[in-house]
Amino acid sequence: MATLYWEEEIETLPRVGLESIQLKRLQALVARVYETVEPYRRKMVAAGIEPGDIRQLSDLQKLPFTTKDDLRDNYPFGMFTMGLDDVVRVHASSGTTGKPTVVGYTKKDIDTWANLMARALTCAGASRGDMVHNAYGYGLFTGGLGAHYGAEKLGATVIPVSGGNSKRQITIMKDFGSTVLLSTPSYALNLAEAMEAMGIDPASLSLRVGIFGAEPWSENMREEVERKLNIKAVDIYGLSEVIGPGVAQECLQSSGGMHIFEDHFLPEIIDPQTGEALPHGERGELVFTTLTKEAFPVIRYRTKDISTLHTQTCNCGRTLVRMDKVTGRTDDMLIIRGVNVFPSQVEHVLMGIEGVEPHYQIIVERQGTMDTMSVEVEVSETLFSDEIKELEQLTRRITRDIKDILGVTCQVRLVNPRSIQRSEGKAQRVIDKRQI
Ligand code: DLL
Repeated sequence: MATLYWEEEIETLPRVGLESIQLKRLQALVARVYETVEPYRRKMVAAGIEPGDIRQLSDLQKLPFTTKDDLRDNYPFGMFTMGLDDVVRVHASSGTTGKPTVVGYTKKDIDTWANLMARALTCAGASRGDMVHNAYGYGLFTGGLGAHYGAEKLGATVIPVSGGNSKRQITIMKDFGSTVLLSTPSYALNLAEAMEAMGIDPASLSLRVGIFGAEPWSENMREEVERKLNIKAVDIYGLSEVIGPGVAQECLQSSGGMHIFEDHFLPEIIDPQTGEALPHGERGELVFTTLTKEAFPVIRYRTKDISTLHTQTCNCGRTLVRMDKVTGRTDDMLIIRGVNVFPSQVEHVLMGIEGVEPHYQIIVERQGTMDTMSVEVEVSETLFSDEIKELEQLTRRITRDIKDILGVTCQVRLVNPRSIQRSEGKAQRVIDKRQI
């Protein structure tokens, strides 16, 4: 029998009680990173702040922001609070250039995360008796293992199927009786298409709910996936730097938005231009401070995701603040089939290859339910007059390097010198034709 809450007391706590927990945790966190993480201490000293200056929650705004650049500058482990002896796992996500962003977890962090994912799954209506079909990718990406540990903690049966091989996924779904699907929303649509092609009626399966995230998706997409898979679809949000999936979860009874697990993650919305904190109800950039993480906490981490916060109590009774669906980003990060891609990473790869000109364009399209990325790149005059064989070799090399470094397969097209339109201001590096 499904229950409504995983941790009822905390999920429905009146806000005064919640804020008192947040303040205590924030104070302890700031004191700890000041002592143990040199880059945090340096920034705080430069801003003239000491841990003792955090007396109330609003003092959070005195603390400097943390960005992906800080993580890159301290790659790989320079922002960890401890040596690797107590770090039991690392994950990584895309950095803005060649190096990934690395995050680490102690045993307790893994427990906290599993607990939060169990909370998220419960919030989405899953429970012990469920057969959880986990099609998030297993590996450095936080989706697969993050959801896996949460589903086990919940006591459900997990099918660690990971991404890809849709036909096999559907056979498994049918034979094992999957009831809960975890995947990116675009992959869910992909599965729906494959199901149709296999002549399988989704109503003949046991699938009941889908928990979709890791990329933006619209209400239209929700309707489509709900109809095509004959399920209820809910949104899950998270990012590696904060913990992974399980930062916020939409509930089944939702009157809009995802509940942020605020006893662990303190959210703010800021004006991305000025950095000023904005009141609830206003749209801006989401910023998170982790309150309980041990190995890799973050203070005021700028997610670059655009959303809005609301505090009205939800139909489900949770008092936790809700965030609206993420509607976009303040930077140029693209999410292709769930993989985060920065145009600067593509540039970094291209510039490492001789004969390739610094003129390129990335074209993103949605063919059916699949995102595709192609890269058009100019080659030098001399190379262009070379044998076809050599040009083909170059195409293969670029495709391979992009796959190796970014983790996405793309189509590379070499084009004539000076054929990509020159800009008179900002170069248009990306043409995103997807309509989500
Ligand atoms: O995508 C963690 C995750 C895994 C979330 C599985 C949900 C489900 P990263 O690879 O670090 O972590 O990418 C984080 O993905 O900053 C957003 O831009 C985007 N994102 C994540 N969830 C959503 C969502 C995982 N529900 C980045 N809606 C974030 C829109 C999302 N965008």
